Amino acid sequence: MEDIIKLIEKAKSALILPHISADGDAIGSCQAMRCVLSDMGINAVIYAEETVEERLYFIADGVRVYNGDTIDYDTCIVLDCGDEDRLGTRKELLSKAKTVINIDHHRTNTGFGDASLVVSDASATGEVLFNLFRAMGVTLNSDIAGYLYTAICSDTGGFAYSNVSQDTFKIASELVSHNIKHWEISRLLFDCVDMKAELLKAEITKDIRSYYGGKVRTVVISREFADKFNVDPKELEGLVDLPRRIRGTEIAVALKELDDKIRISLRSNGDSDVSEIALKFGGGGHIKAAGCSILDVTIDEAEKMVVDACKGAI
Ligand SMILES: [Mn+2]
Repeated sequence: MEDIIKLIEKAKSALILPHISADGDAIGSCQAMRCVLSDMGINAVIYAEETVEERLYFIADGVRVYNGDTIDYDTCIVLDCGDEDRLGTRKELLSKAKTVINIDHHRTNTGFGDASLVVSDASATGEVLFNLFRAMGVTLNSDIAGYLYTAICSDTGGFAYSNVSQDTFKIASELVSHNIKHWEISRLLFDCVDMKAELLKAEITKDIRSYYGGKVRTVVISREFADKFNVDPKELEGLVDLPRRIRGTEIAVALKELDDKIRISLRSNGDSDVSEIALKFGGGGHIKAAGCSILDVTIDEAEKMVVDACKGAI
């Protein structure tokens, strides 16, 4: 951690980069880092790969979409991103930086960059940052606390998943002491949904597919199906929860047909390590939550490949 702190303190101007399809942990962590850097007098800008999804607008202030231009910078700080390819087109920015810092909690992180801080038992990158900021002697304020709380709340499903530790609760308790509206953060993250997406989910629930006696369950969203509901599949969150919640499911899979690939989310209810399955397809993640993409196949072919790969894990 000391090396990371020294490198941050040396930075004059930094780009902060979340993974593609940035989630609440990625954006919340980037915003917290931006606040801390700006308090240190370091000029910092967050560049996302694409427009932040509507659900996360409340933490998206000032996040820029990368279009080939950036501010001048000497440092790239990559947050919540397991490998360089998960930066999409922004991967090219790393080679132009004097220093690349990689801070993450994905167990499949490749350790890229000049210095990395990967804590795979942390619930969220927000939790890693909380400990880093404490080591740096940062004084928290309600902005930083709100962003970190959002990051952790997002990656733990509202403090519900097995990645939550005693430390996570202690950190959350300290963050809440900074006068943040934690109930509002939970509502915006989990209880404020898009009507069109809900209608699509109601329809696709009827079509959940079961394999191996129901131990593996999938939902499959084709482009055609999403179009019928006038929904952008990229914006569909929490699809994998539909099969995950059903009694008897050990591995839940959601497949979405995007423009150029099939995007796959995996969740484990039992002992199966879904990050191993995701790795087989060039993805990664955590034991109980992982993801990958498959190119040049139909969505049904992709489903068969993933269901086959699940066989050894159940
Ligand atoms: Mn995360």
